[in-house]
Amino acid sequence: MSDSVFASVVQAPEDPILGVTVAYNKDQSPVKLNLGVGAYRTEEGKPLVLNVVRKAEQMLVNDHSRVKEYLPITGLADFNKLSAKLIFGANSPAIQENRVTTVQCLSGTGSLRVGAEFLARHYHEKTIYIPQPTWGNHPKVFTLAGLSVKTYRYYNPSTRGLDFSGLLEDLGNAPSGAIVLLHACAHNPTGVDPTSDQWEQIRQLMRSKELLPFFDSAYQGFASGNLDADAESIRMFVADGGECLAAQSYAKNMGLYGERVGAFSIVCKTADVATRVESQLKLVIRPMYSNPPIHGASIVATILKDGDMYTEWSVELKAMADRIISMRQQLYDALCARGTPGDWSHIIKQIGMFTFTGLNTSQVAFMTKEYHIYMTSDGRISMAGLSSRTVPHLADAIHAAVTSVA
Ligand code: PGU
Repeated sequence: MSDSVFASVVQAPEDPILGVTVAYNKDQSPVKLNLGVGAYRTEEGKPLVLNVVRKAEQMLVNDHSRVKEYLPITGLADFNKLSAKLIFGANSPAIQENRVTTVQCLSGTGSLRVGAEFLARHYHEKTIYIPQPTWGNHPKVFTLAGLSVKTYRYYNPSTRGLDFSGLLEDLGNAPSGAIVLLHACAHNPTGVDPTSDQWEQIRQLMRSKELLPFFDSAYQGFASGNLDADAESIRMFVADGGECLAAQSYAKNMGLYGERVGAFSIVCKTADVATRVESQLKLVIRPMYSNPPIHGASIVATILKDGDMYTEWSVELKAMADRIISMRQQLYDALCARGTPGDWSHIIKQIGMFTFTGLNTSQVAFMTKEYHIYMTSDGRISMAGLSSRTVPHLADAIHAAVTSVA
């Protein structure tokens, strides 16, 4: 037999985030704990399907008028309208003036990719500024779409807070027209968000320099437990009448991870521009995956259009957000009780699904080897993967890591 024509293909490394789950799955230890991927778990450590999602699915199954035809290239029309309302607000003038185009995409990642491909084809400035650090997939998505990626300062490790002056300076030095990726809330991986006042300053700076905001909204409702509060940053940028882009994911806030349901919107200056923009988005999507899947979007639309189901969803979402906040407190208390050296108050101050612990790569490797705790090598832990039962184990591991590994 001759060699494979692919004989020279080299083994690629695992993904820095999803690869953590691969390693976790191979571990046979009964105490193993996966705090890598940002996916919600219950107090029992189990994945959660929201009751309201089960209910919506049941309604869809029982409705025999439903068929499995192709959706349009832009997806389910109801879903798109309701998604725009969810993120921009029910009374958004931009929506009323038909200046918003929204297309259904493959969760947050697919929305970012479609948006980036559109910008690479139709926007004059090809540089996108992303925060340092950011979600590990951002640079890859934007680069592959044909944009050139630069970073702006975001996080100050010594304060474990926002490097606000660094951020303003870097955006201030960006070329006019550059695209700026902003995490709408619950910044991943740092858990550090600007305050409302800081957002306002960012907005003024960006508008004065004509920088184009591209919001990644993967955690609406997960930061504060309130869907409107978590969209405040985006709504500030839409309220000034300027243009902006937004990628929405329903993976976390509806627990629809594997359904791959999300939306990409562009807020334009006029309805006429929005119509033409949408026609071009179709040309981006059609050769990529033709049209999006129907099931997840139908679940979301069913929930968003029914007042009672919407309320039920927001209650379940709040419960998830609250459980995460309580895990922060429990972990903080457990470290204080152990007298673990260092200031751990950032655990309770940070926002959203993750704590950016400040643990270094060697300490993370130690915790994985000795305690079977899996997390990303940058020291990020998914608080959503933690429970009252597993907090002591994690606190023991962190204590041992900081006292024995430099
Ligand atoms: N944007 C941000 C900021 C994210 O954190 C994530 C998911 C996404 C977009 C994409 O999510 P979709 O599932 O495509 O809607 N980040 C998680 C999930 C694992 C991953 O890396 O995809 C994480 O653990 O960072």
